[in-house]
Amino acid sequence: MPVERTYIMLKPDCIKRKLIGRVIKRIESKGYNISNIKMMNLDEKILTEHYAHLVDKPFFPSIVEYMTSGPVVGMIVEGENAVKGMRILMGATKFEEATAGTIRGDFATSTSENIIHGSDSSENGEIEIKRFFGENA
Ligand code: IDP
Ligand code: MG
Repeated sequence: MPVERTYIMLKPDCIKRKLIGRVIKRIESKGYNISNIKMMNLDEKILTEHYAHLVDKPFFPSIVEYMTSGPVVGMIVEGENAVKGMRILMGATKFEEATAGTIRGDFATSTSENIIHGSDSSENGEIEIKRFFGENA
């Protein structure tokens, strides 16, 4: 399996609920390397880019409200097959499908407030890394 990079983001509910350490521990315990990390506040412009596939959904305004409700922690996570591996560690998007033992399964409180973002493909990972860490990242 190739070593790849994925963009991981701890969402505002993760920070507010003081779960940063517990979530990062799971990522590191799996053997992935965090090569960059920063806390930041997002605005509607970057969220409209990041969630371009959802802008027409009725719940899009509530995603923006949630994702701007406090700081997030962005990370570049590296490792063998890191994109798929992180998606497995994160758990399913739908609240009722996120199984116990996954980050979302254990900590999410709804489909929208679900603790963590992870890129869905290697290609999107590289795009998202550049979006949040700059062209040279
Ligand atoms: P993902 O985060 O698992 O990749 P996406 O479909 O890319 O899932 O959706 C991005 C984010 O938008 C989700 O993590 C969640 O916060 C929110 N979201 C997705 N679908 C719904 C929904 O049906 N209701 C409310 N929020 C949703
Ligand atoms: Mg997604």
